[in-house]
Amino acid sequence: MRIFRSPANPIIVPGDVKPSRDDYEVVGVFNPAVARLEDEVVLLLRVAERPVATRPNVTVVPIYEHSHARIIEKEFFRDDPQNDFSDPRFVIRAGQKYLSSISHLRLARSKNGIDFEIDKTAAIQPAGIYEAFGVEDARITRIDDEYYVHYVAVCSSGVTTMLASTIDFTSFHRLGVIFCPDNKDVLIFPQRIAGRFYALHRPVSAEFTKRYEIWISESPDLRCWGNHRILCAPRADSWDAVKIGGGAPPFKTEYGWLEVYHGVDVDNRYCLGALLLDPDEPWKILARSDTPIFVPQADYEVAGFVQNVVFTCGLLCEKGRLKIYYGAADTCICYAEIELHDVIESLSLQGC
Ligand code: MAN
Repeated sequence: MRIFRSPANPIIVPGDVKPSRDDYEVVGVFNPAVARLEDEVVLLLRVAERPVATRPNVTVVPIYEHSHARIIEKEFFRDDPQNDFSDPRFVIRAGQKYLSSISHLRLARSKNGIDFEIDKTAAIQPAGIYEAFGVEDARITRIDDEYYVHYVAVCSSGVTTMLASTIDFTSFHRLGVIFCPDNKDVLIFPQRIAGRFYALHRPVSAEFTKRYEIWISESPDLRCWGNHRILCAPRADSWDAVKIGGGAPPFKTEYGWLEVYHGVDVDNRYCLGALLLDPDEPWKILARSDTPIFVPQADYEVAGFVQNVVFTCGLLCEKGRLKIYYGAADTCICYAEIELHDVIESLSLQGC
């Protein structure tokens, strides 16, 4: 696969983003949603922050407390054996998982798609009980004249997906939880199919199988989702053996709906691959990547907060090219282009 990584990569790094408080530092800016708004490219960046460390033996976890509409800080002593710090993304204690940083969504705008002007304050910040541990990994779907932002919300009850709408990215109308815990990687299709809205999503059974599969559901109004069906599952001995989840919202091509998704292998490497879905019956897979279309290889993809990660939440398909905005190593934002034709050619027909 021919990948054209921008020579300007990474195009946004943590140092480019002003923390939301003077006593906080930005530890990651990654996994952006993307949309075209008139002559500009807009991104909704995931900005992960934490209090600047002042005591080496303590990890401080920021949590949004809805009842007082403020951020509180919970301390975990590093030498306390009851605290598990083995995954840098989390602190686990007594069966309760906390995130080691809190994320909000920040707007960035660009005329050329590479040089971005980043807002100084959040576009969407944690609010309400479902967002206590932060808001993450937004996706944007334009339907008619409205942009729908669907993003992950994390709290002690689990991981949900929220919906908000906007016409200008200045004000956002929050529409609440659309998928219950645990469910993330929700992607709304950009147009109705036979009068219904469709979304891909990734529910996880915490109790039983813990399988990470992509499902497809439909809705009359974008708020109530039903007719849930499994679309596809991880494949043993493959680049997507352990987990899969939707990446960028699907977009229509002359061959069907193209979905660029992420797959995780046994070494916890996050790659991108594609699914081609039937144009009229999107619950049918026409073709799928047997090998990934995008593998972490560049320095900024293999090393960072979480190594070996390329993770997209949005792309623009323009003039036959996929313009992919992606998070690299959960640390920074990068840009790459791939020919649509190359992706389609690389897919293997599925027996359905
Ligand atoms: C999960 C999510 C993403 C993150 C990847 C890689 O899928 O937390 O936000 O980019 O893991 O760490």
